[in-house]
Amino acid sequence: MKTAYIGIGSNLGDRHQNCLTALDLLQKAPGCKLTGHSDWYWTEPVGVKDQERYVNGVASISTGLSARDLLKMLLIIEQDMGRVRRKRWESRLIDLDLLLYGRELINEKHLTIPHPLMHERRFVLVPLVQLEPNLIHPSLGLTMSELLAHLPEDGQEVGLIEE
Ligand code: A4P
Ligand code: MG
Repeated sequence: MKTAYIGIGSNLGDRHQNCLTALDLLQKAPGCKLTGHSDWYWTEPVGVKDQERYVNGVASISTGLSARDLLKMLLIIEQDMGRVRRKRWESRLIDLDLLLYGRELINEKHLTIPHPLMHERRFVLVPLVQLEPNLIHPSLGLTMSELLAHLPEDGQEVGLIEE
């Protein structure tokens, strides 16, 4: 069994509810056991500026699925929730990124693990630090807390959603 971390994000429609639905589908997915999740955060869009704020969070699962099968399952959940892919980084109902898969390093055409931008993104690291502050990034060798401490806040505002 592997522990995997999934980044969850939405910036279209009822963003918070979309994230909760994705978490629920993840919990019910065959071959996966949900072991934890962060709170949810409003986050400033990174990369593209003229977009709504995102809601982001992170979930941890324990799984016997291979990384490739896990990615396939995430794509199926995105499709079931009605995501239509047009161009990169456009607004989306739901985006599920496979951030980490155990301590494995994977570089394939359709799958890169750790997610290549995770260590530059407050919308990933803030929830991940909440969930697992001492988790070590397998290629950079720093904990999630250390990675977060290195990031500027400028242009990457992240705020807790009060429930
Ligand atoms: N792919 C490769 N590795 C992975 C992986 N580790 N996890 C491939 C998930 N997918 C991976 O992704 C394109 C392809 O990446 C997939 O088919 C898969 O084979 P996509 O989800 O279709 O496209 P995308 O999400 O538009 O692009 P990309 O490059 O995945 O962007 P990101 O990294 O997902 O970033 N700002 C805030 N505040 N919050 C956000 O959540 N998200 C993005 C998108 C930009 N800005 C954001 C946020
Ligand atoms: Mg993505």
